[in-house]
Amino acid sequence: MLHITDLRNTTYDPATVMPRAKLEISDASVIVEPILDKVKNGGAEAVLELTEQFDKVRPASLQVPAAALDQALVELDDDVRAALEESIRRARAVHAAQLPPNSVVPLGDGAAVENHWVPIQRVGLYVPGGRAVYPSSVIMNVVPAQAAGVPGIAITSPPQADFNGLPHPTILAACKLLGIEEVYATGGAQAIAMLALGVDDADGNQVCAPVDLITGPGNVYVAAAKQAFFGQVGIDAVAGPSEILVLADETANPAWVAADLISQSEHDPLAASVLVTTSMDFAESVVAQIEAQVPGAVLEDQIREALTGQQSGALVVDTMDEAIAVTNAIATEHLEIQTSDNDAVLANITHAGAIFMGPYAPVPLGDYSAGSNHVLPTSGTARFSSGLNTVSFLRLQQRIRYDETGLQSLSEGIQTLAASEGLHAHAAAIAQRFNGM
Ligand code: HSO
Ligand code: ZN
Repeated sequence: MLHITDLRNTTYDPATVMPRAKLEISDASVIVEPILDKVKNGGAEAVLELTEQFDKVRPASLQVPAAALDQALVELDDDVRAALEESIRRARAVHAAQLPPNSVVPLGDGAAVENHWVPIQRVGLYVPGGRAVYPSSVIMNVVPAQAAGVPGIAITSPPQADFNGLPHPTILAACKLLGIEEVYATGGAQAIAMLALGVDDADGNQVCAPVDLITGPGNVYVAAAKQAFFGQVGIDAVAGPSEILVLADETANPAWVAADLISQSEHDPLAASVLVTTSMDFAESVVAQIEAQVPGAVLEDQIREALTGQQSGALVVDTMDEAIAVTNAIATEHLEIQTSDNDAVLANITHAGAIFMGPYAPVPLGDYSAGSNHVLPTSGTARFSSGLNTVSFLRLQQRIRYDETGLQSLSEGIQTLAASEGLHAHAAAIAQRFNGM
């Protein structure tokens, strides 16, 4: 089911050995444009109408009533609650440690610059509710925002026909557990438009205030809508299908590696599951394990589609150095390292969204409870971006503190530079202060 490519004794381009799934965001952009326009012109009523059209249920109100959040938590299964609480506890510890310190940099007499981090004031977090209903994603978006000190957090998630037009009850319960009170029952492109633009009801009363940043994964229409508003509001990333790459040698356990590859393939038919190994025997054992484990899986069809897609496969190479080079070139969302010397391999890894070390740190640990974040860069964007983290919700504001002595010591130099750029008014603004005017 998982295709093996034997790259031993061949020359190949590490950057292209493993093609990625094609995600057609540009096609979706054409489809979402009129949806975004409708929300712009029709406000909250338009969001409700579009929600009814796409989700086949009209929520009683766009904002979820406080009583519904309370009730969802009361009705939450005790075991699910305990597991969510442990995940939240660990995530809070890890994300609190990401808060960067403010600093004051003295630069001579009467001269200092402060690096000061301030939270984004209002953020909108999108939680999917179609094929994927992930309360764990509520944690992964909310915890870093709260660690950053964001004062305004709004969550939106599609209404479910089975739950009276409310978002999924476990999502509501997770919101309540995290202390989130502002939750909306809408999804898709219309939800992104609501967050980006803000919406009023027909009487002109504000139903949802516009946000400064939108985070959270969604389907291709959500991604297209986020992209359409980028620049007007911040966005975290345009999320693609999940990816796992296991970098393993013959010392790894093939059954476990197979299980980990299968685990991420159940997210999406376009999910990528890749094995990079130096041992053909090991690759064959993993493939045999996949053949044994997939039949009868709950999401078997989806898993099969993902594992047989062009974006998934096993690559067998000659040396560990080559394996590392291929891994870096792919820049996968999740990397598992399972070799005889994991730290030696790690030392040479440059590109991966998150790195899972050894046989007891499989990706599902990070998906739910490790304390790390599961919103990670996909589609090779790990080359230039990070997973969602506390700094994603902060802005650096520099504070410039110079007094007369401090400015005077630079006065000539600044005037020289201003003149060299032909900007004499710049020079004059400095000179004024020392010319007794
Ligand atoms: N692996 C997903 C996150 C997730 N897994 C949520 C289970 N639930 C991110 O790529
Ligand atoms: Zn997952």
